[in-house]
Amino acid sequence: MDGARDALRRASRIAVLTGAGISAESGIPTFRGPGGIWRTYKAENLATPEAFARNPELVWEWYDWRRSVIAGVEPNAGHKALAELERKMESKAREFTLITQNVDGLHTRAGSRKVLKVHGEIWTLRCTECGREREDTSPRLKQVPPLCECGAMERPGVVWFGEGLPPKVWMCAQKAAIESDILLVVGTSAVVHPVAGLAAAAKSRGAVVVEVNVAETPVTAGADYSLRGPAGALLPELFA
Ligand code: BV8
Ligand code: ZN
Repeated sequence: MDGARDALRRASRIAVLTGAGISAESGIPTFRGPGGIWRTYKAENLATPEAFARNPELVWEWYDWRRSVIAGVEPNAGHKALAELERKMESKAREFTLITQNVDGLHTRAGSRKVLKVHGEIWTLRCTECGREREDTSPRLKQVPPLCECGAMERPGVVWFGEGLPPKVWMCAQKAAIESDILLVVGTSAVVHPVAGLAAAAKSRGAVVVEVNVAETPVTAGADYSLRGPAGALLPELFA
């Protein structure tokens, strides 16, 4: 822990990549862990454009349920520690970028300001016809599937399997990772591409890679430091 903490203290450009693991201690099931949400559903059946075209009601029931679960939880100490670190870095005119695969919006609710949401956000609805986007944070949608003012059906504003990531956001995320002095990888199984490749990309450009996870992942072998434990406990310690 000391080595990682010193590297963080020395860094003038910090990038952080988070996954579902950072929201686990808030009570949101992860995708692939024990009891993970993918367990009950197959990712292919739900988080793809084909599934949505085939059965929009089923896909919307799943997202409506996930929205209600997320609406009922709070950001945890891990989210808050990252928001605190961003403020500290800003006060020292040092660069800090948070890249998240999570669509739950908990980093923003914890006070993080610069959040690159590379897989979109569950609270955003996008019209399948006119493309209009709106934020709807109601725990349960009044109507499922929701309809746009233009009358067409809306979809969740998230990135599904087989879909490209939002180009500008993804560009910024790649830039932040490869220009960072240190990349902190928190609570991700690092199996979903292209985001999973950020750690190796950062490392190849000389960044120190620090992983925080309760288990080993494909990032572990190449990490300079791999801290084993829950983000909610380790991050506050790491940034102390
Ligand atoms: C694309 C949004 C092309 C929706 C998600 C074969 C090889 C390589 C790639 C592929 C392949 N076949 C297909 C692909 C591409 C595919 C992919 O990578 N598939 C994988 C599964 C093999 N990728 C895509 O399709 C991507 N798009 O490639 O497009 C393209 C390009 C241009 C133009 C057109 C097309 C799009 C991927 C995005 C999919 N969307 N989510 C939604 O959420 O509903 S993915 C989903 O997985 C979430 O976003 C999630 O964040 C993401 C990654 O999962 P994790 O966050 O890592 O969560 P997970 O449960 O897996 O792990 C939790 C971790 O936390 C574990 O390590 C656990 O140990 C740890 N943990 C648990 N508790 C704690 C903890 N750690 C710390 N503290 C704790 N307390
Ligand atoms: Zn519309």
